[in-house]
Amino acid sequence: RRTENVLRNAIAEDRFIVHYQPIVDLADERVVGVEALVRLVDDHNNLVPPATFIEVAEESGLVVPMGNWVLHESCRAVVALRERTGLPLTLSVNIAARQVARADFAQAVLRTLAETGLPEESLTLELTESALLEADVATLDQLVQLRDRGVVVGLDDFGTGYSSLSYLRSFPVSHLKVDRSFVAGLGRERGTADGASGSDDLAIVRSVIRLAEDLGLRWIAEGVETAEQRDVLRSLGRGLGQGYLWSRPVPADDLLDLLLPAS
Ligand code: G
Ligand code: G
Ligand code: NA
Ligand code: MN
Repeated sequence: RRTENVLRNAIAEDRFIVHYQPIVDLADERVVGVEALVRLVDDHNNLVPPATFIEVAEESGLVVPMGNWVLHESCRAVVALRERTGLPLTLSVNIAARQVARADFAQAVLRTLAETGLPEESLTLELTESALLEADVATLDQLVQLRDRGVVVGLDDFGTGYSSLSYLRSFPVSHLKVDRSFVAGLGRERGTADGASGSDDLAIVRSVIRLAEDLGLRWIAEGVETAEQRDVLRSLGRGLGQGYLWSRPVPADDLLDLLLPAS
């Protein structure tokens, strides 16, 4: 209730900001794209992470206007970053189930791309397994429409939801995001406090990467924090990485500094 009011005001008063986390090619660690991650600026100018408000945003439907804003703002910012750096950066944006379920979703995405000048192929929509689980025929149709126009659809948090593998066949998905909970165990010999062992995680990550590559899908390993994890991932195939090892999510200006070191 309280969070809902805070969100409503945030939308009315433009109190959201977007941070960007670089996505690198694991082979040479060059930045190839960014993921947009929304934050809320509260009354005391503190940054509030989405973990505390995304659920309420989804339940209340406020995720739709918020998501439209995030999409527009991040496309605009990435077009500016591309111009400043000369790099063909891609943009990944998280899309909630409620957003993609709207009858005008595909049209809204294409309009935003046209307005901001970001090429279709440079945008990835990150959907979770649960968002796809809820998708009906009309929603899938919109995703196919977007895919046919060049927009990339990625499956976020792969392996943590309820989906079955047959999803990969029936949905217009072209990349998989290896969830950070699996990446966390890489390069760790012994088990963790919660009983998960590093060797189980390695087996899972290896299988997910193998599955992605065999199906002709691209993959991104998220939550890469150590050089050891990076090296294990590199040994498993050809993919992308994202995580604190390279950078936390940062404002667009900071990313520019990262991409254009002291000129
Ligand atoms: O940025 P952070 O590290 O706190 O992200 C936490 C969660 O919030 C992630 O699971 C991410 O998918 C989600 N999230 C971040 N930004 C957005 C957004 O713009 N829209 C939606 N729907 N989810 C987001
Ligand atoms: O998949 P999802 O959209 O939830 O992923 C984005 C979330 O992952 C954000 O909350 C982001 O801050 C977080 N994140 C990004 N890199 C790392 C990392 O290296 N380690 C951890 N623990 N979290 C990360
Ligand atoms: Na994501
Ligand atoms: Mn994820």
